[in-house]
Amino acid sequence: MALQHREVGVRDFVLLDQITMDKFMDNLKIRFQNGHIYTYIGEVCVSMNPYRQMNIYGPDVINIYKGRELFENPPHLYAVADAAYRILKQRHQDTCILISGESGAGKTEASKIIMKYIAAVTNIHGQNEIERVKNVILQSNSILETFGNAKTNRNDNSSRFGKYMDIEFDHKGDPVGGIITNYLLEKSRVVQQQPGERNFHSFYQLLRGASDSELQQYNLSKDPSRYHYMNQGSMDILSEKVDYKSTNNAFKILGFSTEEVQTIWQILAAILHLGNIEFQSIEDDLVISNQLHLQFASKLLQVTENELSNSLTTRIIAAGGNVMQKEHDATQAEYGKDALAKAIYDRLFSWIISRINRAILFRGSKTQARFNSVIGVLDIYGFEIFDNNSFEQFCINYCNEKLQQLFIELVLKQEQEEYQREGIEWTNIEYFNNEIICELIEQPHKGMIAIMDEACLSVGKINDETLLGAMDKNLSTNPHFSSRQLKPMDKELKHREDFRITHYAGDVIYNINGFIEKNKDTLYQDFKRLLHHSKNVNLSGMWPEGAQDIKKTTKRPLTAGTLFQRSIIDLVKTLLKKEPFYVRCIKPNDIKSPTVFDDERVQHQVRYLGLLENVRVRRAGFVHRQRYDKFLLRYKMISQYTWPNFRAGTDRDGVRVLLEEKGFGSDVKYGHTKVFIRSPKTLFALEQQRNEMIPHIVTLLQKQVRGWI
Ligand code: AD9
Ligand code: MG
Repeated sequence: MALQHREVGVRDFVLLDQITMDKFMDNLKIRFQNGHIYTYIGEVCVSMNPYRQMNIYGPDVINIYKGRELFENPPHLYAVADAAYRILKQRHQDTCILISGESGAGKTEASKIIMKYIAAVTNIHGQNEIERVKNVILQSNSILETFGNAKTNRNDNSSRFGKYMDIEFDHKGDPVGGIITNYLLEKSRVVQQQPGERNFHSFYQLLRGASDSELQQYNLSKDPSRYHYMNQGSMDILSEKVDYKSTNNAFKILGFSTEEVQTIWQILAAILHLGNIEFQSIEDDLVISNQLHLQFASKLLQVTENELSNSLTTRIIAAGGNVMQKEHDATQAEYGKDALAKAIYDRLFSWIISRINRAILFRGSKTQARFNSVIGVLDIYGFEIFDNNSFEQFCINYCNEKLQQLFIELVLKQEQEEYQREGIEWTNIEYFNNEIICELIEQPHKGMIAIMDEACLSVGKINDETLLGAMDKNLSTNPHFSSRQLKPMDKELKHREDFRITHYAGDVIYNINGFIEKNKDTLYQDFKRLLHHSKNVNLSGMWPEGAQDIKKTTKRPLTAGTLFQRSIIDLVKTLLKKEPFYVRCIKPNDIKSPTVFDDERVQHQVRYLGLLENVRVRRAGFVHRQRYDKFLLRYKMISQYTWPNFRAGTDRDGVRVLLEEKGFGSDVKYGHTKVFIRSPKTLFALEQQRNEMIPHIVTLLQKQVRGWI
């Protein structure tokens, strides 16, 4: 087992003799080369993607980490999971584990390892219901990966949605429920893939895994090259970790009915047929040239061929109480068809998640079940730079900016501010604060999202190019934004439609084409009505708004950008209420090699993740701080001077007396309201002495109650 090898390098970067980039990199490299993929910065776990199966996750290793402090064993995700779990169990406090890093750095794998650990150490009494909840939580991962992950040029199993999962525990510390929140699925992938990339795994599983008779029932061929929605990028057959059979098995474990599962695959088949429908304008008429696919798609969606054909070629316009039918031209019909395919998949994905949530049954922490607490696990798409970056990358990278901001707020800024507030001697450590980039994107009225919304709401003729013009006008003074218009000599900005955002993690050149459409994200009402009236009750249930009266004017829905921004702001609010733990994932190279340590690429990530600053703050800092009254309450029994009560002065005096008596005086500092402990060993020793005293105190109290003393 790898853990028994002699450990190389330092296990916590805080222990380096000098905090320089070179020393940091040397340590990371030597550890990676020797199979130590985890290293701490205090409680933050830096995780290198090993790109090979490591023998460090078995039950024997789980036992080593169970109930242990971070510093007792070699660094591991299990230790972080255990720390988060212990806080929850001991203090009944909500915690969260935030996993960040760029695409392919190992976030999703890390989140699964953490969940596996939590499942392994809980429910020691083997209660059926808890076992069921654990199973649902673990199985939900494979379903979400099937429908939400795809091969990109960065990662063969890239998450194309963000995922935050709260796992709910009862007062004994057993998982009793959970809830998954998903963030912006990259639905454009359903209809279009870049060279070398694939559609969502689900489509390949269906073609490769379904039996001949099933495929016949769906009128599908095994060959992906026959489907427009699958043949634009790569058609590689990957060595899929999850196949059709295991996905169906997972559905069963999660309690999906046979009809529900059937509907899911049927919808996927319908999408593939939709993709093969073509339109032609013959004179003034719009004609569907591939009738067979229309027929198959309508059968699978359980609508009539006529209804589907009508909603693809015309739209109903309601004005002043009158209803008119207007025929599309070929471009509009093509656009509508793709929008329909994307929307169907997106709804299906959200519906699957809501079904999973129903199976896990979140009871609502601190509301109905008052003593329940949660551990939140965040695995969201990593920072992305592609050859072509569009609205999706813009949203994904904005989300990463917000999470970096949270990290800065919690780990760097608040920590330093607290020392100052408490009057603890401190020299400030410089770090790059990405607040300015967040503002560039989200500032009300002036930020990029607001400018996009204005363009989408405007009735006049505004297109992507004029939108970029509006950005140029409003954002020209922000050093993190540039465009061809603002910097005509800049060679990287090759096209008129290009603009650059200097993100905390590097420069990304975006192409404005498609931003307005993707932000508006319109789907003709006709499609909503069509699907609502499907004979398939599950499908129909995914489209409740289709029931609305045609004549009733609908409020303009919020744009995709604004909805995304709101969901991310909500997420940040949720996370701020919890005690956070961080996993910072690093990708060793771009060629998925287990042996190559690409110095330049790794250094770049270390730099933008702010890891060096993190070490500096940490090294100068303290592992634990506690208000004097709370500290005394917890440890007063270990000192003769403070037990049962300290009466010779303030709480602060009491804490000082206790710590001096126990010989920890030199490892602590006394702030205005809190005591600060530098080393984890001191904290550990205090906890140990407390644990030793508790049985005596319990006996003492029992005797008192019985009137013996
Ligand atoms: V993205 O933002 O969703 O595109 P992630 O989630 O950061 O990305 P992921 O966890 O999917 O990356 O890891 C990419 C690949 O690296 C996996 O498919 C594995 O092949 C490999 N990997 C990552 N972590 C481990 C590990 N601990 N052990 C073995 C790993 N392989
Ligand atoms: Mg992922």
